[in-house]
Amino acid sequence: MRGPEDALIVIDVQNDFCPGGRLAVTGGDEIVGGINALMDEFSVVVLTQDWHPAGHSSFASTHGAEPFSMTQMPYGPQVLWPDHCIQGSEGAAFHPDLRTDPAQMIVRKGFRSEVDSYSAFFENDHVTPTGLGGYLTARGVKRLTVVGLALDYCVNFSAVDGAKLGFEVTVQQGLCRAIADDSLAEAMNGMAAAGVSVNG
Ligand code: VGL
Ligand code: ZN
Repeated sequence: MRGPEDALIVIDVQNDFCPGGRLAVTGGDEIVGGINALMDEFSVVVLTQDWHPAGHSSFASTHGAEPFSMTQMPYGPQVLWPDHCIQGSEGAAFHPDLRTDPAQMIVRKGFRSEVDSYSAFFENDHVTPTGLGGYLTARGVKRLTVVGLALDYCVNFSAVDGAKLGFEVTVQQGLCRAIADDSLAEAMNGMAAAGVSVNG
């Protein structure tokens, strides 16, 4: 068991990111058992949930565009996704086997129509906080272990922002899955540059 300065951050292990979901990540469901087991090693456990209103600005359908095409938002370039993780839908629910009882905090993100939120700490404008940084600091947390979906997007942005906020961040890669190879390569470079440790 790790101490009160270590937190496990479980990113977006939701039905829509698992096989059969609307933005399915290959093997997304394979990590659930390992994450469940890892929860027993941490006294601070946080889950995040992608939580979009219908018609969210990150949805391709909102723009009449093709899923996985790019658009320009006021805060920068943005990938347009298939509709996913709509508030209250089955797709937005946690994978049914994910343990949620050990979590003391569940952070919902991406709930503002006009801005996406990959990171558990800041929305994609990189300035609007979710409050998680303050929560962890108030609890005396210094080190984060980050796992979940997807490694190239929400895990990556959460890990990098965590490091920027001064936490010592480790991503456990075996308990993550990625959407695509090219974005994964870029994410690995970005995490290394930010001082994030990536472990098997
Ligand atoms: C995510 C794309 C869109 C993620 C969320 O959880 O990695 N990716 N929304
Ligand atoms: Zn999303």
